[in-house]
Amino acid sequence: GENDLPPEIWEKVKNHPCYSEEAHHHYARMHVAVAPACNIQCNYCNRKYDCANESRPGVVSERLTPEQAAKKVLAVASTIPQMTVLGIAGPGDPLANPEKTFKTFDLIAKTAPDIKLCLSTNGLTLPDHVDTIARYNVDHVTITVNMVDAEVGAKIYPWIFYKHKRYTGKEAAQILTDRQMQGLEMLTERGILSKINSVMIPGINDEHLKEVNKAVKGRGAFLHNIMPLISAAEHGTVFGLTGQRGPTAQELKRLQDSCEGEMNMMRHCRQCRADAVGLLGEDRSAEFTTEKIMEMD
Ligand code: CLF
Ligand code: SF4
Repeated sequence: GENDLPPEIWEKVKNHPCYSEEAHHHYARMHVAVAPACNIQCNYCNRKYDCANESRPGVVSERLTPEQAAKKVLAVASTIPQMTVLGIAGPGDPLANPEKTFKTFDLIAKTAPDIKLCLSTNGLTLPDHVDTIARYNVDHVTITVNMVDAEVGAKIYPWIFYKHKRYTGKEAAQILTDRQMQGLEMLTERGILSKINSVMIPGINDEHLKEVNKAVKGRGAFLHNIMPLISAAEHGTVFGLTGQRGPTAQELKRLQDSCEGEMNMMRHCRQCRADAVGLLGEDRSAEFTTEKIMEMD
């Protein structure tokens, strides 16, 4: 259980609502949607909406500049005393927008140094940014890992854009998995806690996710969050168009249970929006629109 954690790890998780099941009842997080671009395509994502690797599909978050984001963090932190964590999780991939993401962290570290910084990514450019992540004292990084086998990956990712070139098929999936695993190892070497999100896609990667679980555990991941695919035809994604279904609650639980002996499984994820504010499961983002924040001076 959580009480058996080494003290230096407990320090990092005790008030992070995603990394500690207990903390999510008492501590709040907020997201700022400063990162619009993405460098890969997932078959379950429609770019009109938030990054589906960390979010419920079909939600459009309000995009902010780093300066607006920093202002919003101050406004929220002074209104919600339980606010402990600021995460960047979209609406695209935070590390496909490194200037905006790190500029935001920089401003927040100066104005609200007590807030913990968190970030989620598809991992493609993660190895290039691990040193910067460490420099900004980002203690928590989520990587979405849906496969460790390019054969499976080719069914999930139609393309990636890597070092100025577009790759497709198994070649694209192989680059992506190599980069994700390398990035994870680098985080572990630096003592940065990592959480792995996996989207469970029946018939595509459901059985394979046990192998993913072993691969990420072996590289030091702290927590594994297996989320259900929420497929909706109206979002126009490939999986939406092909009628790909999501797992039932029972199928999801069975897979989570079968991985439980291997490492800590997250079961309280609420698939937040990229501009979520408040305790997990409560959404106070409407109280903090840009318009309202700019009025707060
Ligand atoms: Fe945000 Fe994600 Fe950080 Fe949490 S959310 S960037 S780790 S601060 Fe949390 Fe929301 Fe689930 Fe994400 S409940 S979607 S796991
Ligand atoms: Fe969409 Fe996120 Fe995948 Fe990019 S990484 S295609 S934003 S789900």
